[in-house]
Amino acid sequence: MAENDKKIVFSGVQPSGNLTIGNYLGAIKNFSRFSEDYKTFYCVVDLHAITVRQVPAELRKRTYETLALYMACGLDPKENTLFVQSHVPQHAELGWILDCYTMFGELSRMTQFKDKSAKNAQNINAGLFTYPALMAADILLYQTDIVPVGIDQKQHLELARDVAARFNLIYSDTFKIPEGYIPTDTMKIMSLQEPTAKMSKSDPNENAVVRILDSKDDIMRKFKRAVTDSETCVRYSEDKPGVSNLMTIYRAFTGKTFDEIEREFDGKGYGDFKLAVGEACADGLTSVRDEFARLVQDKAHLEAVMKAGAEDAYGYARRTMSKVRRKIGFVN
Ligand code: AQP
Repeated sequence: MAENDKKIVFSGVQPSGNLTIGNYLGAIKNFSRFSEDYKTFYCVVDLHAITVRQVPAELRKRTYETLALYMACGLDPKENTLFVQSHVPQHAELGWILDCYTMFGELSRMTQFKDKSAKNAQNINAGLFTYPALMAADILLYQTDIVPVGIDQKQHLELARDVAARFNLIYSDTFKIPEGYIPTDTMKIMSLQEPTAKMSKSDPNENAVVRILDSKDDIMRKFKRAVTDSETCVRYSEDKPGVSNLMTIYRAFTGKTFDEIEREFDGKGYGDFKLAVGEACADGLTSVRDEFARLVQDKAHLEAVMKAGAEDAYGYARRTMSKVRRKIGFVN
């Protein structure tokens, strides 16, 4: 299919910590399925990351690492546009413009804002509040058709659709209205220590979070300590959030169904089950870890990838921005 006829896919990950199996199963693992038939933009969203205070040297290091992880997870830079958000200035420009078309009441209803303000009570900044308008800009700049994200981002995606429709209604068709692609099999990976809360890369409790680059020993130890319940049977149920989360992870790495998993561990205790989940997870991530170790050493290559990606993204972003500027009434 000619490049121009392809539908467009956009998604991003914040370099706000070492990525978790939640980021992997909920988002990145699904990115490569679009590479062949779609024009894909995968971004390291560093502008979003500074809504929470970051140590500059670590932010820089994680930006390289997140790009290397994209590639280690199977995203070939020849087939996918891989770039860093702050390298394409139209993200910030459209972000500001969309701030002016996003309502205070809409932003106030965002659960991520409520969660993150509770976690960062010392730094409830305006960027944290307007984060979804910047995310809308990220998506709409590329006239995106499909946005692969975890279910935790569904509310933000719906807001992006609303803002796009509002802008189109005021100024005539300007933005494509994007659709989400939310995996139904993994949905939301939960914390290993508090299984009713999402697994988040910035969680300070290391035992709660399995990172893509954790060693096998660390992964096994974290799963052994995972919170379950006072029963002993491996069964998927809403009232068993710890066990159900482990079953979701096991299913994602083995391809087995919940029924098969229940049968496999019938009559066995949680100890055996946790070991099996740890093994499956660690083994499933081995090739990503090995590939990452190779890629991350070649900084010059990563810089070449981000430069080429930004140049490509810039061309698309510039086209949308010139349309937006004209419609709004800015002098060119
Ligand atoms: N636990 C999760 N289960 C499924 N999907 C998840 N995602 C994140 N956590 C889970 C998906 O990963 C993509 C990138 O997320 P992000 O980095 O943009 O921000 P986030 O959703 O805020 O992720 P974290 O890990 O919770 O980051 P911090 O701790 O910095 O806030 C998204 O598609 C997301 O749905």
